[in-house]
Amino acid sequence: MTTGDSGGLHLCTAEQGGATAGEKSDCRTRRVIELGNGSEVIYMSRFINYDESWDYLEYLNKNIPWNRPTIRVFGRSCVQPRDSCYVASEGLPQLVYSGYQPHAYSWDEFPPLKDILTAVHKALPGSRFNSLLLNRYKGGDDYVGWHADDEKLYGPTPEIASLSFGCEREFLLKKRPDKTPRGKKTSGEQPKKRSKKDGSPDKHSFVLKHGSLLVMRGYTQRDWLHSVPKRVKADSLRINLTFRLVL
Ligand SMILES: O=C(O)CCC(=O)C(=O)O
Ligand SMILES: [Mn+2]
Repeated sequence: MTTGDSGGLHLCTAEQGGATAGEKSDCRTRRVIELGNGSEVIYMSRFINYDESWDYLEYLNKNIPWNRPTIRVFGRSCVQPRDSCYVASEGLPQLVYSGYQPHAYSWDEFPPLKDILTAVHKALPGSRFNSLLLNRYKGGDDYVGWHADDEKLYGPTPEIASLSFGCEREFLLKKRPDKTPRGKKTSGEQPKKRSKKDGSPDKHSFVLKHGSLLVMRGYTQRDWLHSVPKRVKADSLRINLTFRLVL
């Protein structure tokens, strides 16, 4: 594992991919999935190499001050079904989700996270993430239910970069129900309005591999929900990092 800069990280950039025949680069595994109506997912299955990813998993498991808070879902209090921790740059508006306001730790406390952040920025030109929500799934009973990361402090079209280490888990996306009442005629042009009749699938599934990076962009948080469901057979540790920009 490297600290201080991202020199030791093996990564591919969002510009790469579309590999030429015979190319052995990991960037061959970059996929762009157009969800329609201005929503997009990018998936790089080997963003950080295998061995380095195990080092990160071990470091994060041991050094992050994990917490399993009580949150409110549909008006009821429950223990969050996974551990989490929040890291953010100083002076940002506080994150509150499901009635819970996590303490914001400093990037300076976890130098390897700064290395990863630098690598993610390099891979996604134009991105400037300033906060990170970490999740730890101890086994297949830990999960995150259907939700969108659509808190106001991320703005209308947040880019969210999600890096996974350890046990492979399924990541599901499903289209949110269209709010346009049936039969109601819409007049004039409505830019980026959702359309049910564009023929594109309204569900997607990804197996998030050890060292993979999945990026959600555009209107994905407005128009889609995502989840990592319980999976009895996924019985080992997984740690996921979601990088976000608080505006
Ligand atoms: O663990 C994952 O892959 C997703 C986590 C997530 O959606 C979140 O933290 O908002
Ligand atoms: Mn999420």
